[in-house]
Amino acid sequence: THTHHDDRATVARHAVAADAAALDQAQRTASPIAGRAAGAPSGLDAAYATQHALIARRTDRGERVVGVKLGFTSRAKAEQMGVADVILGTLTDAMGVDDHGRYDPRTAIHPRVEPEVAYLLGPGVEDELAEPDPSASIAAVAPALEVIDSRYRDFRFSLDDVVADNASAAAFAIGPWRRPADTGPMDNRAVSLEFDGRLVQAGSTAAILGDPGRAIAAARRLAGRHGFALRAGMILLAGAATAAVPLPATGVVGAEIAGLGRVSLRVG
Ligand code: OOG
Repeated sequence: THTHHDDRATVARHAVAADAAALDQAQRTASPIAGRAAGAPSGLDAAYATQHALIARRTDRGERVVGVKLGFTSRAKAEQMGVADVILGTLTDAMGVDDHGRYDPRTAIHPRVEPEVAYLLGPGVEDELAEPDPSASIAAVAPALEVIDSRYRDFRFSLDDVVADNASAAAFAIGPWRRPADTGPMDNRAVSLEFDGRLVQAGSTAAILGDPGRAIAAARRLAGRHGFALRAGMILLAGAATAAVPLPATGVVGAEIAGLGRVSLRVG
């Protein structure tokens, strides 16, 4: 009956809210949790519902959504974490660290860092029919560092778990934006990650979906399917170009993408 259905919808809504509250609390207190909240509904749709509820808690506290991030766009990353599908997470202004700025690792549980390509989305991204060419909706491109921090103990999670946990998003720094016309295509550029000037990871932008330019189409597809709105002015982090490395407790973390530029942050 109608009443029955409403009851079940209410129960599901409460379960999603409890799931989001536990993940939110884990992030705010930098204390890991063993897994999803008891009674959390299973499946990818429910996991994205939890992520959206988690972000709603943050925006209720005054944070602003400034973009999205793709996860598992690189095979090395997906294999490192034992998952096999591309996912979307949400970036808020509170996660942003200025280039050369400071990041306090005590705000995280077990932070790791990855070098990435960032895109600034232009107006074309909002109307796929008017602008079917995804590369035309890129307003700018930049090197980026992403700090990820799973709220789950030991970074152990299923695909649904990590979607609910906002794709492990913790912080990001973006280097100088360049116009795509000035940099050329971003496929197969050398990428390096350095701690205090010492090389800790080397890779290629080709690790990102074969070509990070494909990130726009991937983000559009996931956004349409899972209830995200992509808008001009938003940032898109296209995913890691190397495996993630535990963040050092202090020091300078830098990333360089050949022909694009550098970005760094100071940890401590
Ligand atoms: C999930 C985030 C993955 C990427 O670049 O693939 C990610 C995780 O590994 O904890 O950001």
